[in-house]
Amino acid sequence: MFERLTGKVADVMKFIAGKSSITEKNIDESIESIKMALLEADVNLRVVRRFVNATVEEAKGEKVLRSVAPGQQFVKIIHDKMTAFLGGETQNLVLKGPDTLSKILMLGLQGSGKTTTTAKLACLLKKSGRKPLLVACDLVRPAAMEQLSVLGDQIGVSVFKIEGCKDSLKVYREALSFAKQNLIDTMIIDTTGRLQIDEPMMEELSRLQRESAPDEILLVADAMTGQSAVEIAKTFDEKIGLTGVILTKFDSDTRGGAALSLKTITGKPIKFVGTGEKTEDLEIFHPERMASRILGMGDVVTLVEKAQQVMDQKEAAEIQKKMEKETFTLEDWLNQLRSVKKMGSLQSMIAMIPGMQGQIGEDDIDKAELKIQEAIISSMTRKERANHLIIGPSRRSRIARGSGTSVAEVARFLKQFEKMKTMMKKMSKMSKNPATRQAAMRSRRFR
Ligand SMILES: Nc1nc2c(ncn2[C@@H]2O[C@H](COP(=O)(O)OP(=O)(O)O)[C@@H](O)[C@H]2O)c(=O)[nH]1
Ligand SMILES: [Mg+2]
Repeated sequence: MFERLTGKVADVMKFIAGKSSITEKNIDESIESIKMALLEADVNLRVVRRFVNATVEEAKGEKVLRSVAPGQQFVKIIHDKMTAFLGGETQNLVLKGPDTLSKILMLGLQGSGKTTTTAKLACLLKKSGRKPLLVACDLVRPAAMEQLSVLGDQIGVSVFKIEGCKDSLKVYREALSFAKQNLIDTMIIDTTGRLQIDEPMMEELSRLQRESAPDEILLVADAMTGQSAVEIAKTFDEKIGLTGVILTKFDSDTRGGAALSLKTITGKPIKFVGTGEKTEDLEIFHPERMASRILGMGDVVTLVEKAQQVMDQKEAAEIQKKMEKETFTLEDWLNQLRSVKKMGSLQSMIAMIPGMQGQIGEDDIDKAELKIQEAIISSMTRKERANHLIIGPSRRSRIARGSGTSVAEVARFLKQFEKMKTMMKKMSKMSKNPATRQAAMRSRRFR
């Protein structure tokens, strides 16, 4: 899946990400190549146009061309847009709690992989601790019931069927009372598929849908059929209403167009992909991971992360300027505390501030203390944050009350901040001073 598309797009990405400066012409050429690759992958023309327009607009903005690492920023834009076109956030099944019975209605053309996928889904739900029941409502194909029984046996999930019955509503109703008696929490209903969409099929599915009021109505579509999978999804959605799509045969050599067009054309998310014939070959569909894969696997993800780091580094450089000029305020410190939370580690932030490397270790930092500091600063007014020197006794006791700390704690923190400012200034000067730098280089050389 996606091999050819990935190969081409990844080449473009690598070329552009490596450039230290890029021009509008670079952007145009790159997007043109990506456009061709998408069309070749059988992505819907309208979708390709939208993708191109959205990307060009953002990529040519000031922010990219003038940024520190324009190539990487550009890759990030492509990555984000590709993720959005694949559906954005991962969409999980929306089922009721295990104490209430949930129902999943499976739809799809004959041969799309509906029966196999019904069993795969049961297998997945069973692993997650649910108690599913397979309901055999495909009463047209003689072997369908038997196929579901065999699969059910394989995965150890009960199958409800009525031999010789021609009324799918009757099967459903009896399955429902069986489910209630047997503490089943999820019914997965396999239905009749035709080779093409026709009225009798839609009529039957529609009746089943009205009767069962399913929590999920999932269309099973064959990814190998490309554009027609998207058209089928559109029709099923208009006639019955869908909550999601499962694309099967993702393991085969399809060009991937269906996956990239589905969300934009139908508005329905891909929830799972089938990746083989075995009952465990069903994967949750993650748009972001899929985008990374199309853009060239891990390489690009790393680049995107680097682009993020560059942005953080710019922030760090600004902080350093403030430290030197002694305009570093409590507000700045609060921002730092918050970005520590965002980045997950204080060490990674310290490493970005010149002169700070190796000065403070993770062990020197008391995380609980940082929380107290955050609370204290949060209780200050803007004026106080900009200039802590105005904080006298009455302000101190107000801040203590507001932050749930004591006056002594506030006083101690302010003293600490004063000391920290002096130390920061010294260190940032040291890292700038050529003499100190040379001394540091020499000592490294002789080591
Ligand atoms: N390679 C591959 N084959 C699949 C996948 N899903 C289903 N199949 C095969 O597709 C064929 C039709 O599947 P079936 O479940 O009977 O389709 P139905 O007519 O929609 O119920 C079977 O041979 C399955 O083994 C998949 O994800 N990958
Ligand atoms: Mg079937």
